[in-house]
Amino acid sequence: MKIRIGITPDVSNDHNVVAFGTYVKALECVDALPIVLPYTTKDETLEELIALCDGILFTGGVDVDPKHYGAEKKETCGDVEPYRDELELKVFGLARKAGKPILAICRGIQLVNVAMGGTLYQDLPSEAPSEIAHSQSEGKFEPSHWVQVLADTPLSDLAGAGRMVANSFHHQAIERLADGLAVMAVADDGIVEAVYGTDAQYLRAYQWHPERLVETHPQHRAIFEDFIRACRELAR
Ligand SMILES: [Mn+2]
Repeated sequence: MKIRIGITPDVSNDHNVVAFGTYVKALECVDALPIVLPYTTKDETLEELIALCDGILFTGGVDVDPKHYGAEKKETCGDVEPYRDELELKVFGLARKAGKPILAICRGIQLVNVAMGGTLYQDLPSEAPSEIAHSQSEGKFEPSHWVQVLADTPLSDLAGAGRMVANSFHHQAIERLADGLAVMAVADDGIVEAVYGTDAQYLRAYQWHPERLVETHPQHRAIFEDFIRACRELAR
């Protein structure tokens, strides 16, 4: 049986969901079964769905509403989706409680940091200006900036310590890191690009989009393979 991964979707104000095909394809590349989660307010439904899944993937998307980390929404903050915030914060809590491995990408790293008590830059160009274009102009499937992988972290075990390429499609980032998370990669301007959970539960989060590099860059494919390996160990 394939490893089943629940994917968080975009949620419209009508409670309709949209899942991005790139995540589906990346999971298929590592022989996993993608399952798109619906929007619901029923904990019982989500608990049963999460129990069916071997791991949960938090995907990219719009900005998390700053109210979830106790901040006023600035003019520079982008669009928010209240029902997606609600769904993902609930799924995160339930998945943590169920001990499921978690992989979080782009908005996902921000959501995880907020869910665990951290805060975000609402807009990097105005709050933390740098030489690095975190909203890259290169194509969707091209890498753009370097990241420094910190030694003795789960990512250095996978990709080696030192520099690796990443892509970059974000205007927000982690400001104050939540307790329970540790940094495993930073950009040259110090922006946090990858974190992991410091307890025993598998939790890895990336500010870039490894799912777009799975077919072309082995270090990024390894990120997905490692997640599936962790899910398989627990599923046995
Ligand atoms: Mn970046």
